[in-house]
Amino acid sequence: MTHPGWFITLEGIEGAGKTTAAAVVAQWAKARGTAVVQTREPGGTPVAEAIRQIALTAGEESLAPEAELLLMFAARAQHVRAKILPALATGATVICDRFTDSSRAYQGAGRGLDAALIETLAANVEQGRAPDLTLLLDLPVEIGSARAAARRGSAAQDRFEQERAAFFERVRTGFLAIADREPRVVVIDAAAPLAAVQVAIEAALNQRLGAGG
Ligand code: Z5A
Repeated sequence: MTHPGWFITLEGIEGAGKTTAAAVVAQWAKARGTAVVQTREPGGTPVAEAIRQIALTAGEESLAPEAELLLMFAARAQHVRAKILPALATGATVICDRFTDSSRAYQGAGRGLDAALIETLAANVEQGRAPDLTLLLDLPVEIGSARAAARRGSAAQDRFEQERAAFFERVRTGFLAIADREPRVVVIDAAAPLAAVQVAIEAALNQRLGAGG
């Protein structure tokens, strides 16, 4: 029997391998008979992608941390209503590259914004549909930054890529704290070779969402 579809999110610092992991999850879900919608945050709809441009583009005017937080949730509100919930309603599996845990880790742990405010926004914006499973791709900051720099080449850095290692250390710690308290989160060793990461992701999917087809 096919499953009605899952809401699966991928999280981690830059260069963790979320893009690569999304393909593994998509293949796993398709093999279990569900349609797959792959999407990302901030973004995923035309309006949310426009907000992404504002939130990520490094410009002359610095962005206030509170503005950054609200932009992330503005994009998410649009994404949840216009894309994620409709896709789940059709029975598709939604694979989302980043979701609310990124706001908890980057704006909460990284920027030091109020955790209670973030949870209030999350409760309103998520519409009661939290992810079924979150794969946290965890790796040391220096490895993630090196991978991201190698992939970026000579392209310009975005606002987050310009941050220092200490910021990403706080973000990584923030992600691991979420994993400690939220049973839906599985931590994957993303510093391992790609083949080992793939095996760990498939094991997590089988264990948490069922190996049956
Ligand atoms: N942000 C936020 O602050 N608050 C929010 O609420 C949300 C987001 C939703 C954009 O995210 C920024 O928005 C993000 C946080 C903020 N900024 N940061 N940092 P993004 O996801 O678009 O940007 P990103 O995290 O920088 O993406 P990324 O660097 O593309 O990371 P990735 O998708 O995890 O990595 P990848 O492209 O799959 O892999 C990177 C390279 O490493 C690539 O060449 C791979 O081939 C290689 N790779 C991957 N895995 C391996 C292994 N296992 N071994 C060797 N090489 C590997």
